[in-house]
Amino acid sequence: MTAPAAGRSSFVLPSSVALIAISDCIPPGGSRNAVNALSTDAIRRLYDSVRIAIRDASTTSIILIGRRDGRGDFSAGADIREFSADDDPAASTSTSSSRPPTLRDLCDLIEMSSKPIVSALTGMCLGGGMELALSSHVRVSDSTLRYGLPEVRIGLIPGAGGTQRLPRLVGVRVALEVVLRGGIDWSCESGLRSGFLDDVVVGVVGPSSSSPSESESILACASRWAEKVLPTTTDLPTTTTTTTTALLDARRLRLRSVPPDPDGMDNEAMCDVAMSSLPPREMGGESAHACLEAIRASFRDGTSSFDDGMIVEGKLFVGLLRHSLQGRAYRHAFFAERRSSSSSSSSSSSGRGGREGYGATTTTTTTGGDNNDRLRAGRGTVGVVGAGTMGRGIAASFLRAGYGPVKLVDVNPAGLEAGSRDVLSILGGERDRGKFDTSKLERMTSNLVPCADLSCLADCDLVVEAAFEDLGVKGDIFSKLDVIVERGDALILSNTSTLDVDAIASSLSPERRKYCAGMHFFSPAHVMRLVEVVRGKETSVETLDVIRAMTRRIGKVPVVVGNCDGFVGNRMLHPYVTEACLLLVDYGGGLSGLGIGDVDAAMGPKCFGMAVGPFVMSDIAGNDIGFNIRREKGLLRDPKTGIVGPNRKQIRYTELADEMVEKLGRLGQKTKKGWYDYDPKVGKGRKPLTSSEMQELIDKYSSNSPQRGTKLGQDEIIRRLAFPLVNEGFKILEEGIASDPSDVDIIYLYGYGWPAWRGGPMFWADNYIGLPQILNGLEKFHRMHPNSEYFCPSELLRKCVDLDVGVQEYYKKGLATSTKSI
Ligand code: 3H9
Repeated sequence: MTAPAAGRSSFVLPSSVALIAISDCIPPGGSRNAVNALSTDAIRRLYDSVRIAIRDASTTSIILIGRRDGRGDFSAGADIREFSADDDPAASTSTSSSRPPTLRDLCDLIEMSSKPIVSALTGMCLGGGMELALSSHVRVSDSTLRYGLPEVRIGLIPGAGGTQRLPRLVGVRVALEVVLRGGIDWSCESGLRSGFLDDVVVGVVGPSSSSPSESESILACASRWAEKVLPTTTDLPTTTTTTTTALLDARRLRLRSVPPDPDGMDNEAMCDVAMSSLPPREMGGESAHACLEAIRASFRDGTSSFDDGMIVEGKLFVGLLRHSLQGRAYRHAFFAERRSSSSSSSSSSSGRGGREGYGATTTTTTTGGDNNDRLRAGRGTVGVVGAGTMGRGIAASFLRAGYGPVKLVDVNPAGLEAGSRDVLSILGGERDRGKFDTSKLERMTSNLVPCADLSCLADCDLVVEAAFEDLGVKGDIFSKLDVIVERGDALILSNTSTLDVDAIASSLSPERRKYCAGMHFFSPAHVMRLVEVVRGKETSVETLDVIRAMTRRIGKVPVVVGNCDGFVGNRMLHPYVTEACLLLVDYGGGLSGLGIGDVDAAMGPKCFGMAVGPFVMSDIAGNDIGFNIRREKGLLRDPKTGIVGPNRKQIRYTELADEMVEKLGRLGQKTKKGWYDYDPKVGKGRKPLTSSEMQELIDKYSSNSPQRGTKLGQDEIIRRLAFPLVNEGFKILEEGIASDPSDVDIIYLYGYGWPAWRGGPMFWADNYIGLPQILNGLEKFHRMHPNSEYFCPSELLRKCVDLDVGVQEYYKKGLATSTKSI
């Protein structure tokens, strides 16, 4: 590493060095400018700038940098928004007057430049940005650098030579790790270790630094290297075109061959090992397999030329871009996540009337500005009420993000002690895994304040209530908080998963209600990334914006939803798990009937691709949760009188799950028995084992079914469970509980283990199945089971089919009419 030069702040770039800033080439408009995404236009401008500098007789070398002041991101790669199936950005390596230069053309121009080109890397250097760096003759960075080739994560492969140049520079072992993992967090230390970087300027500060010396130090370093590659004429008496070419040739990766592995492992064998850990092609692995194939082409038989490898890479890239539905799903998820996190002000400029255009007040009050700014910036005193599983995870999340003090309150002393211990153990574990250092852990530890009484929350800027899921309990807490919390503009939020947020907010005095909303975390809260931000009828737009910003700050993905039973995620889950159970009663029983494991296998990771099937999921969550919800809804049979609940009469229902919980105490993994048995000695007590008791129960409940003892095909199981789930998603959109189909997708991708390569339930319905097929399927099931309301097709679904548009397109075209008030 190079130490910062003394007096670097006075460094002046020699006039013979051309400085090309990528940001100068980005056309104005949009926040994409901040990450220097390379659109066709940006590539053309960069191409022209480099070509001019190469031709300019007074220029001896060129430095490529993200921003002229040396801060900010180098580049986040090609502009993903331009990737539609018709684009062909990697197809050609030659420029012609009929089309603009591609990223590949730009990389070739840089690599073959007759003058040394040094990439000065700061901030993010990803995908096509890293490919520009790989084409340069020298790469230097400061400590803010985070680099990587994340194309695999958006269903592509590096398409501008990344799969060919990287193995030539750092070897196949490292290249496989960088390309297949698709990480975006490789640091300058690993860059130096692997040989990706030539030099790093040490002792610099972050990208937000106001110190002017940083930019100069990286520039000074880059300039030094430019001279080093090609000494000036006086240093090199015999300089001729031939020597110049030879010196640059030594740094042109296309002219190198892939080095042997330092540990002596055969490159081909290394690829075989990597291949064995990839997901199958048809289960989300298309891009990973293509990445591997392209890397193999960089060295195959030791005879592959760079140009041959580039042809392979180009074909694979274009093939994925044009034909991979998985890739489209991954990219859909990328943008859906960003969309759901963006503020109401930015979304309201989207032409759809804004995501806050549904329901509730549109007050854009500015009261509470100070508090909101503090919370947005990751500062403020946070109270978490309830030291149970959820409260612990929530407290850990806020502490980790730098908020503090974080006051964890529980009236039960033993629970409080255990909860506090658990929070520290969660954070300690993360420190041990290298997520942060000990000094940061110490800061977090001192910021955790366990309290036995709500009165300690008086000075809080934010309170998240995570107490028992009972309206009475929550109402009592909220009315106490109303008196205790001193700031009138403090946010008071509830981590309820099902209860009416307006009913909870009604325990606050009217002027506080605009600061109240639901903040529904998913368990375990310190791990799961989804937060449903539930808007009550009085929640203000500004409150929603602050919650969204805070949620992103604590590393999670916020989705604003309306207030209804189960909000979005759990409401859609209801038909899915109900139908799973009814399938067992209809088709289970006997020796050959449909079993619990069959349903889970159809939906699980090896078939449909959910992280777990519905029964394993229920066992993990606790079967008592569904039982209590059914009780609340008036569906259970009274054990004393034998009278069935008032709301059960008209619906298709089975008591199978009720008996399992009530009579057999099979609550799930926590009681070592649920839909499955669990043995503490097998798979850490989490491996689902077939239960003969459950088999008997299914036998009993299926005894009257005409289809008893029949196996159902996996496709049919998927249709029976996933179609009503999707249908509920349509109803949720129709009612304005979610403002866009992509929000529904994000909830399922981040909260319920929906496979990313299927893009979420609404994307899947639109693109994998087709809405007419979904409608037909639902109509058929509804004819079979008229008392299952969830099979009754939504009006919105019918409308989309009538208009022959997908639901995504329906919203994009602004066809969604104003929705009911939430
Ligand atoms: C590629 O390079 C292919 C080549 O190999 C071959 C070509 C032939 N394009 O995430 P953020 C937008 S493929 C367009 O909120 P953060 C993003 O949508 C590319 N837009 O910030 C958002 O816009 P908005 C390989 C992009 O700080 C804004 O920038 N590269 C791109 O949390 C801020 O983003 C990747 O896959 C892009 N490439 O995270 C990198 N990148 O405000 C993908 C960002 O309007 N990007 N935007 O919603 C990322 O991983 C993260 O965005 C990044 C910043 C880490 C950069």
